[in-house]
Amino acid sequence: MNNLNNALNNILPANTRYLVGYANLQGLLSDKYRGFDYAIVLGRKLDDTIIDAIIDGPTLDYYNHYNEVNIELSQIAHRLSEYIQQQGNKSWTIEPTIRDENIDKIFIKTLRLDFSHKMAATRAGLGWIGKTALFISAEYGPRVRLATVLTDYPLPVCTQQIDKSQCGTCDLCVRHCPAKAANGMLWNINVDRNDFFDPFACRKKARELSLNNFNKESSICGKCIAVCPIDKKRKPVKC
Ligand code: B12
Repeated sequence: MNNLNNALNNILPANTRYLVGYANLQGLLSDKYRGFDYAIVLGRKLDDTIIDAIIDGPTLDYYNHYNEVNIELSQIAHRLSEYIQQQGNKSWTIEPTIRDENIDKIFIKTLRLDFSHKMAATRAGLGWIGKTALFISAEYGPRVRLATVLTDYPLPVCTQQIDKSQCGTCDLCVRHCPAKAANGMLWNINVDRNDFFDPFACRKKARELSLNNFNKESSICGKCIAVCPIDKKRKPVKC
C-alpha cells in the first residue's frame, strides 16, 4: 500500500485538522480482532470556539458538534477502510462511539467496550492519558475525537509509544470536573482506568448537566476538555 499517504490526503477534509498515527496493537486486542494487528488512528481536532464556550457543563452547540464530528469521522474511517480493501488487504472500522442500539447490560455495568481508541492513540505515539482519563494529544491536547481503522497490512508503525502521563503536577481537569470523578493519580500503561477515574460518576453528572442545559439526556460534558491547557505550544512527538 505505497499510496496510503496519498489516499489519506484525498480522504481527509482539506479544511479540518486531523492527527494521523500508525500503531502496532499485536497482543493488545481481544480474539475478536485476531489478524488485525495494525491500526490507523485518526484524531479530528474539535472546534475551539465551541469547546471554549463550555463553562457550566455541556452546551447545545457542543452536542451538535459532537454528533457532526462522529458522522464525519465514521465516514472518513469507512472510506479509508474501503481503500485498504481495494488494495487487497483486510480492514475493520472501529466507530467513534457506541451506537444506542448496542448499549447492553454489560456496557451499562462496566462502561467499557472491547476496543479503546485511546490505547490505539498512545500506541501510535500521538499522546498520553490525562488525569481525567482523556487522551491528550501532544499537538491539540484533548481537543480531538478519535476513530481507528484496523488492518492486517504491516504499516510503518510508531516505535515511540507513550507509556506514561506527561501531565506532571497540573490538576486543572481534576479540580474542574463537575462530577469529582478523578483522584489525581498519574496514568501509566499498568494503571486501570477505574483506579484513577470513576466513569459512572462522570456519566451520571454528564446526563444530569445535559438534561439541565439543553433538555437532552446525553453522556456528554466536555469540561475536562475545555480546561486543559495543552495546545500547539507543546512540541508534537515525532514518529
Ligand atoms: C465508554 C465511554 C465513555 C464512558 C466512560 C469514560 C471512560 N473514560 O472510559 C462515559 C460515558 C463516562 C464517557 C464519557 C466521556 N467520553 Co467517552 N467513550 C467511551 C467509549 C465508547 C469506550 C471507552 C472504553 O471502553 N473505555 C474502557 C477503558 C478501559 O479504556 P479507555 O478508557 O478507553 O482507555 C484506557 C486504556 O486504553 C489505557 N491505555 C492507554 N494506552 C494504553 C496502552 C497499553 C499498552 C495498555 C495496556 C493500556 C493503555 O488507558 C486508558 C485510560 O485508563 C470511547 C470510544 C472507544 N471505543 O474508545 C469514548 C471516548 C473515550 N469518549 C470520549 C469523550 C470525548 C468523552 C467525553 C468528553 C464526553 C463528551 N463528548 O463530552 C466524556 C469524558 C469522560 C472522561 N473524562 O474520560 C472520547 C475521548 C477523546 C479523548 N480526547 O480522550 C472517546 C475516545 C470517543 C472518541 N471517538 O473520541 N465515555
